Amino acid sequence: MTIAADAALREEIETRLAAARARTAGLTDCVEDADLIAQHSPLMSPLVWDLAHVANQEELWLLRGVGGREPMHPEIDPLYDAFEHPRATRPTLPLLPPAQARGYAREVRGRVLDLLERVAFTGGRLVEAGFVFGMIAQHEQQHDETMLATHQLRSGEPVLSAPPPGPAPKDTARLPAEVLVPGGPFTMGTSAEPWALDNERPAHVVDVLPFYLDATPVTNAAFAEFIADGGYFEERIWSAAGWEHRQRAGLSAPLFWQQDGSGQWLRRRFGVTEPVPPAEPVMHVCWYEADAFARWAGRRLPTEAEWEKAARYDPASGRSRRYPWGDDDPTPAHANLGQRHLQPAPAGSYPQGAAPFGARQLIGDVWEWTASDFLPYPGFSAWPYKEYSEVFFGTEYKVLRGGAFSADPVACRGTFRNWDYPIRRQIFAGFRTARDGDLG
Ligand code: AVJ
Ligand code: FE
Repeated sequence: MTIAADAALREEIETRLAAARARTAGLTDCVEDADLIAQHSPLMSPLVWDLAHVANQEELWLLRGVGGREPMHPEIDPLYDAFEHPRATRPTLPLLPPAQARGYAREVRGRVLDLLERVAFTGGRLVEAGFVFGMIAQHEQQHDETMLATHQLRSGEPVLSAPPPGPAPKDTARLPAEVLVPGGPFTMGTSAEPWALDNERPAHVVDVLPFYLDATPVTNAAFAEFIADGGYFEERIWSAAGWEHRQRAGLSAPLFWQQDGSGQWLRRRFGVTEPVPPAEPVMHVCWYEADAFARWAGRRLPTEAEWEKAARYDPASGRSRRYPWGDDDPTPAHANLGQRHLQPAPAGSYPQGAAPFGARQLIGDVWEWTASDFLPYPGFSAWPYKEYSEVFFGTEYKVLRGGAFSADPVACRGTFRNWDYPIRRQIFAGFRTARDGDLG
């Protein structure tokens, strides 16, 4: 690495760590201590747990792992180990109170910045290209997104605010409903993206049959039609497990939706109740609801490989891009990311972020459920710890792609894989649908 590239990497890391910490502060300074300690939903940790967990992981990987330092408070490590204590039990733990959690995070960060000034990015895969620092910035941003979901579940007066996204561009009316992605091989995953996590690796060739994909995510208006048509009560469009879950959980609309006296759909969004915006991508639906909607529409969910080919494959060069629009990092003109807004933008937004075959909003706005189980790519090896991905591989989890308004650019790219249980609805997830293309 040249001296200039080395300095640029240090600065990049510092900027990414600072952005994550500013967001963490924004999500935790806006409520009283009692609110930080409270559990707003059994699905979520108390916010004060996330706060100290983020600091604890930073201490473990950067100060102890890279810096070789002694543990600062070894007795608290087990409290913040996500595998020792499921989310529902975390409020009963002797957690650091808010002031101590903030103090711990501040102290760790101060020492990390000292370490960053003199660390060498050579001598091992962990520090190569600043990987482990990027991993920690991504980790904090992922927890920030989780904390944002906690805010969405929290009742009470609104405490977060952000400007709404702009209206859809004028050409949206002329957008085709679906785009054709031709069949043939493409490169899925990456071996080159320096901060890609283990489950995105390695790059490998996948042959995909021709298929059509919705040009935009499915909207609230389309989903309301599904509801009005009785989609929630039509067993034959649900998978067996989905139907069983629908009945047990009593699903009849997306989470946070309710109907007013006149039949108009309202939703609660970060403490505000408002009419459901018809043009916005639907969110807070589980995989089973997405799957049933697709069948109702005579379609299906795209596989993960189909999604990635639509998002990355460049037919002119035959290579896979980092993002739908090319290899450059996202700007606000490309995608709705990073909690700049507190909601998705209308379907058809971000024409500059379109993929080569014309699909829009593949990155940002809402996470998109795919048909696929969360499985390792051929040649996968766990790195740097099995508990990031490997322990979750299997048929219990479905893959989500593309990031949402709630995801930061550092933790979102064309290869990024997210996963959750098919019943989960508190995440910022929507979907788009697909159908087979013609063969030959
Ligand atoms: C990748 C979002 C499923 O939150 O469970 C955070 C990210 N891993 N701490 C999660 C994660 C460890 C993970 N997801
Ligand atoms: Fe974590």
